[in-house]
Order: sequence, then C-alpha cells, then structure tokens
Amino acid sequence: SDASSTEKVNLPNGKTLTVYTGLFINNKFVESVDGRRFETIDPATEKPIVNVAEGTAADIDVAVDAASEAFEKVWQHVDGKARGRLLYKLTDLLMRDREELGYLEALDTGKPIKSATGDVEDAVDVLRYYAGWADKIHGKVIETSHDKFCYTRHEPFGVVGQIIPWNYPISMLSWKLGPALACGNTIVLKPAEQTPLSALKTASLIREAGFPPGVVNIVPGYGHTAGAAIANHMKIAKVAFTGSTTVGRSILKAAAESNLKKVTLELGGKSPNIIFEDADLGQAIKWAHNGVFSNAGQNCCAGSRVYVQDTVYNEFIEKYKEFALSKKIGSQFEPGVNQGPQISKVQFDRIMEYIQAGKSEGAKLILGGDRHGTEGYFIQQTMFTDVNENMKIMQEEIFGPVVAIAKFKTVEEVIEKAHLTKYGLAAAVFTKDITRAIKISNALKAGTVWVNCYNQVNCNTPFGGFKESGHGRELGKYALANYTEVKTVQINLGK
Ligand code: TXE
Repeated sequence: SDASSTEKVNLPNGKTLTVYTGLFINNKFVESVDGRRFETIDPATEKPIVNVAEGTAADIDVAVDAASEAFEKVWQHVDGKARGRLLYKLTDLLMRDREELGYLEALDTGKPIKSATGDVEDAVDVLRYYAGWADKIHGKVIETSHDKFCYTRHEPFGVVGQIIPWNYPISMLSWKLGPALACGNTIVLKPAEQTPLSALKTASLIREAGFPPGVVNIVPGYGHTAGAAIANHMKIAKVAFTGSTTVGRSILKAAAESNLKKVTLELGGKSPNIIFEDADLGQAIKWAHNGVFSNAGQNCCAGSRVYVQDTVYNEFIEKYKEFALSKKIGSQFEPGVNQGPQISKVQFDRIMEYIQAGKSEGAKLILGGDRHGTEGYFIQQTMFTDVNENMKIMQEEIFGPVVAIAKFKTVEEVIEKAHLTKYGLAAAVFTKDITRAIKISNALKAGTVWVNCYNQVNCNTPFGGFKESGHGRELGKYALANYTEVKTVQINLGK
C-alpha cells in the first residue's frame, strides 16, 4: 500500500491535497535505500510542505534495473498503438485531476494557481501529441541495388535517463516522457529537488493508466548525487537534461567518461528582444513584459535583453514601466496575482546579487531592485537602462524578474549586439516591415525567433538552442529523433 508514502496537506484556500512522497520504482512508492528524506518548501511562505524520499546513486541503480527489466521483458514487445493508448489514458487522468495537480504545482513552485493549471493543460497537450506519434514511428525502404533489399528501423534505446528543472516541473515532465514513451523507451527520471510533487502525483496516474511496472521510474533527489548517477550510468543509453549550462557541460563530460551515452541538452539563455520604431508599441510592450517577467523571470527563453530603436526609446520605457506597475505580485492562491516568488533562497540571493552587480557596474535602475514584502522569495519587477554588452546583467542568465533595456540605431548594430553572448536559445523582433522581420529572423543565431510575439511554444514546434544553449531539439517531430536509434538492415537477394 502507499499509505506510508502519502501525506495530507492543507492549502490556504481550505482544500486538502494528497501528496505522494516516495520514490516511484516498478509502479510502487518506496523509501530510498538509505531511508533519507529531504524537505520541499513553499517559496511563498518559506515553510516546508512535506519530506520526500531522497534518492541517491544506489536508488538510481535500483530504478535502472527495473527499467531495464521492463524494457527487455515487456515494453519492447508492446506495439505503438498500445503505447499510444496508454499515453492517451494518462492524459485523461491528468485532465480528471487537473485542478488538484494545479494546486500541487502552485504550492511547490509558488506560481499563481492559474499559471500552474495552465502548465498542467500544456503538459496534457504535449502528451496527447506524442500519444498520436506512438504508432507512426517507422523507418524507410532504401533502394540500393537490384539484388539487395534495404530498410531502416527506428528502434528505442532501452533505458533513458531524464533530468528536469523546477521552473516548469509538469511541462518539463511531459516534454521528456512524451517522446521517450512514444518511441518505446523505458525511463528513469529525476525531478528537481525543489519541485518533486507534481511528478510523483503523475507517477500515481501512470500506474493507474496501466503502464507496466518499471516503464516509468521517478526518483527525486539532488543533482550531484542522483542526477550525476544518471549521467554516469553504464546502463543508461541516452540522457536528456534541462537546466543550467554549467550542469549541462558536466553531463556531457560524464557521458564521455562513462558509456558515451547520447545526450540532449536544453540550457540557459540570454535572449534579445528587438523593437523597431515602426512596431505597434502597445503590443510590443505587452509581449516584452510577458517575455521576461512571466513565471517571475524563471524562463529559459526569457527576453531579458530588450533592444529598442532610439527614436521610440523614451516613449517605450515610460509605457513599459507603467505597464509593469499594473501587475500584481503575491502568493499562489491570492486572486489576480501575476507574479509569484522565486523558487528558493538560493535563486533569490543569486538574483539580488545580479541586481547589485547592475547597480555597481553603472546601469541605471528605473524600477524595482528590491525584495517584495517581508516573507517569501518575492522580488520586485526590476528594470535597468543605460546598459552595455560588457555588463554582467547583459551577459549572464539572471533567471529572475530583471530586464536590461538598451538603445540601438541600425539593423546591423542590433544584430551584432544580439550575438554578443554565449547563448542562442531564442530571440524576438517587433516590426511591421515583413521583409525586415524575415531578414532579421534569418540572421539571428537562435533556436526560436518570434516576430511580433514572445514565448510562443507549441507541442508540435521544435524548441532548443544554438551555441551554448543546448544540443538537439525537443517537441514536435524533431524530438522523436532523440529517442530512437536507426538500424540499417541489408538483405541479399542474389548471390
Ligand atoms: O540548475 P541546475 P539550478 C539556470 C538558471 C538558474 C541556474 C541555476 O540560470 O539560475 O540554471 O539553477 C540537476 N548532475 N536554469 O541550480 O543545477 C538538478 O538536481 C546531474 C535554466 O537549479 O542545472 C535539477 O534536477 N544533474 C533552466 C536540474 O539538474 C544535476 C532551468 C537543474 O538544476 C547536477 C533551471 C549534476 N551534477 C535552471 N547538478 C532552463 N534551461 O530552463 C544539478 N543537477
């Protein structure tokens, strides 16, 4: 029974949630090998929610064995149609429990309940999309010569490892589980230590949907222990990671030094958002705000460098500030809240250091710059102007509600400046001139370019980074290539 692995948690809005707190291995919630547990906290109150079982390398071994046996004995014999049906069943259960999952996600991440519930719905979209792919994954017949018959098969790897971050816990879960399961792999996944709860609740639904034991294993734990064990594991054939560029680099190293497992990485960004004088300024402001402040700035594709053409610069800044002031900061369950707390004390401190760096390097603070309130990891919406590309706040990913606004004159100048970071995840351009929009989109070194919008990510459009923002693409048909090996079969029909 799960009795020892669930707890009741009361929410400020009077609701009570059942929270799963064990490691999920072989369709059972279990304690960790060494019995350790760690706290997950509510970032709006800084108070612990529950203690969750803490997986370490020994638990990853157990989970990999489970996943490996499930692959060999069961999952590789389950055809695409049946895999798709299981994924669809899971999405039905996620929709059934959507409200509860939204509350759980809001509680664990601090994000407003509306955003959290939206994330659950996005995750369902992604899983449904990949459910549809499960029976459409196949190779090709390739003509070679008249006395040969040659075809390819797109085969699953077997056991794949997946490590996800805390900014969009349930979305990241869906981006990882969907394509891996559609392609027929079994999984050992580690959620971020800050946000294990929605993944564990989803685990209970995976079991309820009827996935065979061992197909999906979810092991909460820390990065340097459980995460590193996944990256180093000799029996994991592929690892997918979303998180910091520093850890992404260490995962690539671990893969190189262990079994050369295949690696996909979705890492940080410092995305430029370019606004021309002919843009619809009201629209540009709305999107530029959403671009950096949504999810309290904890967004890998955040448009944290806003470049505004000199002729509309002053007007833009005034209106941008005014728009920001119309937004409300507060805890998850307060009505009408737009921005919640940062995820943790560590992130809060890191962001405050960046704000300090901005000030001491001579940028002009025109809004915010301080904590919001007295309890919880809330930070005011913060805007800097008078910045240049040498400043820390123009080079490094802040991952908080902080935007740097710069002025430019010409297209050539702004493209050159846009490229002066090591990242290349996303970019945006605002203009009514279609030729200019297309030429700039072609020129920008970024995995996604938005024109007259921001943060538009769909389950069927590829997402990933140029340069040090990552390896490979997630979402869309492109993601399937990350979860299959291609086998060429040559048959001799002659002598
Ligand atoms: O990330 P970590 P952190 C960026 C963002 C943020 C910074 C630090 O700039 O300020 O990273 O955040 C696991 N081996 N992004 O420290 O450490 C960890 O347990 C294997 C961008 O939280 O990269 C968690 O599950 N795994 C980003 C996951 O990696 C390890 C989202 C992410 O944590 C590990 C989050 C190790 N040695 C942060 N160390 C995005 N691209 O969206 C940690 N982990």
